[in-house]
This record gives sequence, C-alpha cells and structure tokens, in this order.
Amino acid sequence: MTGKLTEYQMDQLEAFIGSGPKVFRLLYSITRDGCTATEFHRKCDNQGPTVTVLYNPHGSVYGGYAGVSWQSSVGFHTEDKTAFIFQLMNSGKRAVNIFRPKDASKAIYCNSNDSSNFGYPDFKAFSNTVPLNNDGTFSLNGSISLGHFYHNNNVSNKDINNGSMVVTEMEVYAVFDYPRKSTDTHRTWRKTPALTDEYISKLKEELASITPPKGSGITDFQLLLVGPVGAGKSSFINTAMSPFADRIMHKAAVGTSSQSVTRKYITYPVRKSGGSCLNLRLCDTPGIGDHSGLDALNINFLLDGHVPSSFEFSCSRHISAKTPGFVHRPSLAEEAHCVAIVLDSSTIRDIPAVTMTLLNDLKNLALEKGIPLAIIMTKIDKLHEEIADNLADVFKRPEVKTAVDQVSEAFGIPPNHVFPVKNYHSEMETEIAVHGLALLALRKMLFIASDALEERTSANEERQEATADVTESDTA
Ligand SMILES: Nc1nc2c(ncn2[C@@H]2O[C@H](COP(=O)(O)OP(=O)(O)O)[C@@H](O)[C@H]2O)c(=O)[nH]1
Ligand SMILES: [Mg+2]
Repeated sequence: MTGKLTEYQMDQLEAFIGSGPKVFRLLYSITRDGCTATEFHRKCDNQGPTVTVLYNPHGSVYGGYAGVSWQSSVGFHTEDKTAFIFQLMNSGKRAVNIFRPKDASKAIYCNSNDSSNFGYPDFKAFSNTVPLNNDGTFSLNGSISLGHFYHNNNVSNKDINNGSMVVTEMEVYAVFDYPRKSTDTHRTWRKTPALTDEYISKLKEELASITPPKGSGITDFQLLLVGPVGAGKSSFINTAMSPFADRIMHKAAVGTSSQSVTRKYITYPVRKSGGSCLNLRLCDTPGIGDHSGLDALNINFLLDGHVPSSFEFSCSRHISAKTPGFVHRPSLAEEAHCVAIVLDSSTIRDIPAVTMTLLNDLKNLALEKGIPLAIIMTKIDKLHEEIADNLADVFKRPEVKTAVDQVSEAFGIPPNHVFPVKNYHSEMETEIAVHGLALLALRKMLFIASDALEERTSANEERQEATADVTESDTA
C-alpha cells in the first residue's frame, strides 16, 4: 500500500527537511493497521527519520517530522534540532507552514502509550487505543497546542486542525535520503498525439464515423455511467458533448460532491453542431451509495435494458416487471454495451466500503453478461495544481499514472481501460485539452464496446445455428 501523501506534498516536505532528495516509505496507517499505540510502536520504532501526517474530514493535512527514531519507553523528551511541525492544506486549500522548535531539547517525546508526540504538549496524535467511528473517521485523543516548545508563527491551532482532532487517516512514513524523482518520472507513460486543435478535429471526425458492428443489428452504442455521488458522471456527459457542440454543454444536471441531483436514469444523445447525432447514447444514473436505490438488483435491470429512460430511482422501491414502462423483452439495442465506472481521482482512497462492494458487484454482473468495463477518472485537476495549469501534459504526470494504476489494481481492470479526464466545472470557455481527454475516453469506450458487441453477436449467431441444427435433426 502506498500512502495518501501526494508527490507534490512530498516535494514540500523534502524542501522543509532541507537536506536533499528524499523517498517516503509508508510504515504505519491507522486505517490499515488500527489506531493503537502498540501498533504504532511495532511499525515505527527505530526506523530513523519519520514524518507523521494527519488528514481530516475538512480537507486539512498537517503533521510533524522527527529526525530521530520513535521509541517505546516510560516517557522522555529527546533532543531533535531537525524536527518540525507542519501544515500542508487547510480546509481543502494549500496552506503551507513550518513550525520549528523553540527548544530543540524538548522536540520529541517518546512514550509507549503515545503515538507521535512533538514537544508534549505542542502536538500529540493519540494515546492508547482509538476506536473507529461509524462514519469511518477516528476521533483522536491527542491535541495541537503550539507555542510551548515549538513556534506557532502566529497561526492559531484551529487554523491547522479546524478545531478538532477527528481524522480520516493518520500515516507515518520513514524518510530516506534518495532521489525520489528518477529521470523517467516525467516521461510520457501513455502515448497520444499532442492535444492540438487539429488532433481534436480528427478525433471528432473519427468518433462521428464509428458505428456498432453491422451484424449486431443496432444503430447506437449505449454507454452506461455509474459511480459514487459527486464523482462527475453528469459533468462528464456535458463535457463529452461539448466538443461536438463547440460550446460548454449543460444538458445533464450537475450537483455538488456530496449531493446527487441526478435521480433519474436518462440517456443522452450526442448532437453535432450541424444537428445530426453520433451513434451513441450516454446514460446517466444516480450516484451509488446515495440512498438512491441503485443497488445490485436495480443495476442488474439497468445492464439488461429493462429500465425505461427517465425512470426515477428511489430507495423505497425496486424495479420490477410491474414498474410502469418496464421493458419486458429488451433487445440488444436497449442493453448496456459498455459500463464506465466514474470515480473522483482525488478521493479514490476514500471510497466507502459499501460503495466499493456495490461497484464490485456491478463489475462482476457486467462481466458475466459480456459487457465490457472502463473507468473514467475525473477531477484530475485536483491531484496537483500543476496538472490543472497544464492539462495537456497529463500523460506525463506521475500522480495521474499512480492514480490510474491504483484504480486498475483495485478493480482488476487493465490500465488502458482507465481514462483520466477533467470535466468542465467552473470554466466559461472551452479548452482543447479538456475536449481531448474526454474524446480519447469516449473513443476507447466505443472500441471496447464494439469488440464486445462483435463477440456477443457471433456467440448469439452460434447459439441460433446450434438451435437450428437441433431443430433440423429433430424434424429429420
Ligand atoms: N474540479 C473538478 N470538479 C468537477 C469535475 N467534474 C465534476 N466536478 C464537480 O463535482 C461536482 C459533482 O459533479 P456531478 O457531475 O454532479 O457528479 P455526479 O453526481 O457523479 O453526477 C460538481 O460540483 C462538479 O462541478 C472535474 O473534473 N474537476
Ligand atoms: Mg449526476
């Protein structure tokens, strides 16, 4: 397991430590190893320099660097001139501060009942055992109270931890002297032509010419988008429509990251500015894990094409043959031809277990039915501010590659079926790179869908031939 610390945050810590390039190896994580002082000491004692990082539900990231090893003992202060307390993010925004010791002889406090403890009482993460809360957080019993043995630089404790020691994660990394960025790091990890106007026009033409395989007897690909609330499903639909309309589209209603405004299953055609449509429909769904009613049973009906467009999901009822508009004998045209799991790339480590279970159920159902899967990773602009500034370089960014590899591994879906995108969310004007990433994703999904449809069609033909042979031999 790699940790939650981003490359950019490692860069920042490396600069704070100030003694050359560093690698960070995850030793301890409360979500993985349990929130106990015993486990902390088992994993972190005698490991040399470490960095402790706390992540809270408000989007604040802070912690401390110890240049000396943690120890289990009866409680004593250790001198450390290199130690510091830091903050990297406050309430989701960059807030970079370093708080150095006023009295280095009291910089580190080692005690077998405590986890990371800087200064005592300046910053202690937790003591003894802290249980997991129902919402997946931990209410740490430590505290932040800068100004005793560490400088506070006139930053209030509340501006570091939002006035609460509730965290979603606490990690401890061992810090080694080693060049983290190999010369390869910024090499292109996925080769595509440069996302220029010319290439975008070519992609649009190509997409407009792709049709489902002849033998399938269908005219439009159905691409089903599913995923957690606020992952960016509706936004992706708008973004993917935009290059063809030559403006930013707002057809699918967009919510916030915590509340889904999509309640209905709606299928959207993609219209060119000239008026004609592409041979595909983008199918929007409510968020999984949203009490929206999108459970495994309803997902099964969606995949099979039983659900009428504009059907409104509700957690209080299941779709059944009695549901008004229920498609009793869906043809291949009404089934899903590719399922895209849409995930927010900045929160892939925080997907709740229930949502993961549903997504895995969905994956298994789709595979059983021969429906191929892809993953659309949205919000890559949130992975690193340089990515937001230079979207065209996305296939060189190691953070994006790491995120692609992580979801690929978590879902057992090949990395070349995982598509990083940036949706329109606050822009006023269209952007070439935004278009490019959406079109690349769309084109690959059509190829995947087309290959699977060919397979499904020939399997159907073989079945029909076999049935015909049986009938002939019966009648002979
Ligand atoms: N920064 C950023 N925000 C996004 C992106 N995609 C969607 N959003 C925002 O995320 C929130 C949820 O988006 P929405 O499309 O409604 O998610 P859905 O519930 O999956 O349909 C909205 O506030 C969007 O503006 C993206 O790529 N980058
Ligand atoms: Mg939506």
